[in-house]
Amino acid sequence: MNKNSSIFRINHADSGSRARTGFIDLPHGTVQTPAFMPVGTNATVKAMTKDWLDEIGFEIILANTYHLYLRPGSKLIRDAGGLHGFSGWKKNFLTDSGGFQVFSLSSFRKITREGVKFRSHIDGSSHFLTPESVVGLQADFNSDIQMQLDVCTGFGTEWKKAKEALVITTDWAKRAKKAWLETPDEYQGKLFSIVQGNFYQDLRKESIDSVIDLDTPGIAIGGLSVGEPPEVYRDFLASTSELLPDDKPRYVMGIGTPDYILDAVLNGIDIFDCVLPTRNARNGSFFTRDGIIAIKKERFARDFGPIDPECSCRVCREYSRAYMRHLYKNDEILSSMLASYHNLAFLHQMMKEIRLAIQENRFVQYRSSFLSRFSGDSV
Ligand code: PRF
Ligand code: ZN
Repeated sequence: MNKNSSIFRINHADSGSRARTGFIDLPHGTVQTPAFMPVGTNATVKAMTKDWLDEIGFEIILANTYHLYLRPGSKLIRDAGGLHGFSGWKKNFLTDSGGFQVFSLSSFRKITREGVKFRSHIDGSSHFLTPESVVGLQADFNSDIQMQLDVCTGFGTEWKKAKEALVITTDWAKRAKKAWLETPDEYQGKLFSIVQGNFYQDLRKESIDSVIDLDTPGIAIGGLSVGEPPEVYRDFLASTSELLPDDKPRYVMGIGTPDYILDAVLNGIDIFDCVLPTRNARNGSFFTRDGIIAIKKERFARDFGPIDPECSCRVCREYSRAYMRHLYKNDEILSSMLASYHNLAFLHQMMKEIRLAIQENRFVQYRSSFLSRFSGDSV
């Protein structure tokens, strides 16, 4: 099969917004969109077994090149049968390229046109990654979707610095595509390029033009949710996604609160990922229809009802808020496990409702009624 053939089928476009439902066809199965992807940095979604992820219904999870390259190394994963053979997760993996993690995690980094030099956050050892080597690492992982190496800048970066980062990102996208086209035929993973340009409309436009020109199977919007106020996120999400071609899957990287997801879907975004649902879960923060609850609060001590009475997940069917609070207060391992299960199941159910609402041309109404309950008076 041609590496660069189309992978996206639009099923229905909402009549009242830019939201759409569709399918992304990947080597390890089809992904129904819009879809939320749980984050499994180390080829494991923290506190979750692969069977639970499957039971909830996820069709794709994310893993991080930065972490897996440092430990256990890409050749070990390749020899174990790629990420699928190594972890036992038989559906799709998307891997992030490491660009973003180098910035957030490593103790030292230096970017040149050639690549990025950095020190490991684990043992301080020195490493050098290039757009080409990162394509090779992700091919060793047998990633179903692999991301180009990019340079993500934070909110407040001055124009000149943002432009420099963009010029490098654009050049790296071209190099990534060339390297990806040269990977062996057996490797059928798809490359996504990334739009950057910080919070400057002219730079975003320049980035989009070059990404469209490059014609990768999918396109990501990077550099959002990096410390900007919500109205700036919404503004740049709308103006950026509007200029992207309709016939490719669009991915906003690193967003996952219900309100940000609803904004993304409204603007025609198809996939997103975030550590928040699982990280929050480990901190005792649970999603419910009526907003986020902190389970440690005294008022849940004798609350024998489920976390969310409207959630149909296994945890809500079988355990109470009082018991969840008890597990949390005692630092029990089961606390993280059950909480992660619920938060992920909650988001997955929400995505199902979103897809149905789009199909019935009532997404705008669904969004406002969800938000008025979720962000109304907190419980
Ligand atoms: N680039 C990459 N990964 C990312 C981001 C990015 O801009 C973000 C920004 N929200 C999260 N993860 N490669
Ligand atoms: Zn639940």
